[in-house]
Parts: sequence; C-alpha cells; structure tokens
Amino acid sequence: MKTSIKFFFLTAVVSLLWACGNDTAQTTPANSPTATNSNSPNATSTAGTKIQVTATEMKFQLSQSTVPAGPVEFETTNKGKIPHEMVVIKTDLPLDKLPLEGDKLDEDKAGKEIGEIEEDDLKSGVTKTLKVNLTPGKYLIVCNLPGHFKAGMRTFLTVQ
Ligand SMILES: [Cu+2]
Repeated sequence: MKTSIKFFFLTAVVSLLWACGNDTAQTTPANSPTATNSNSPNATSTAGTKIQVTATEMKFQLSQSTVPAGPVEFETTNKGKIPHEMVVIKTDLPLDKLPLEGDKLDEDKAGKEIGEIEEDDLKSGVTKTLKVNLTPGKYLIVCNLPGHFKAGMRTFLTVQ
C-alpha cells in the first residue's frame, strides 16, 4: 500500500512536469506571429525611390544612403538659416581625391553632373524635389556655394 502511494505520487509529479514542459512547447509557436513582413520598405520600389534630404549648415542628411537603380526622387528641405543648393554628381572618386577649385569643388573634374537644385530654389525653409534616373554607382550630393563643400556639406549615395 505504501509503495503504491509512492508510485502514484511519483507518476503524478512526472505527469505534471511533462504537462508543464508540453505546455511551454505549445505556447512558443503561438507567440511568434507570421506577419513580420507586412511593413516591407520595398513596397513602392516599382514607382521609384524617394529620398528625404535635409540640408543644414553645413551638412546633408539622407533618409537612406543606398537605393536601387532607377527613378529616384530627392525631396530636399532646407532646414538651415541660409540658402543652399544641391548638386548630384556621379563619381568614382573618394572624398579625399575630389578636386578643388579655390574654396569650391571643381564640379567638372569631380565627375558627371546628374541634376541640381539651385540656390534660388532652396532658400531657408523651402522643400524642393529633384527627379533623376540613377544607374548603379556612387554619387556625390554636394552644396557647392563658396566654402560649403569644404565645411562639410557633402555626402555620398550608393546606387545598386
Ligand atoms: Cu550650402
């Protein structure tokens, strides 16, 4: 009689442990939903890529620094206090090899100009859009008003 009680108790504990373990194993998959791809950033890739650009003294900030080849829209906002411009130049040169001309970048020797938002169109507080078609490569985004390039107003964009 004593033995059978012990046996029953042991069996109960083992079943309880097994039940707990089994329970845990069952809840794990329930906690991992399958809808993780619902916020895909590439949803609009067929219509081109939009890059938000913020210009300030003295830098450019891009919402993304690598984009797929094809139509690209630069939506550029001048959040600085003074006018700026934005020139897009396709170049293979690294930053330290970009040629200067006085206190400006020598745009002709730096590479091939793809597009530009001029100073008159990018005064303080203004947002202007530049639409271009970009092939794979490296692009320099630069403000080439006197001194602005040297002061840091340039960044690179990679197109894949
Ligand atoms: Cu500038």
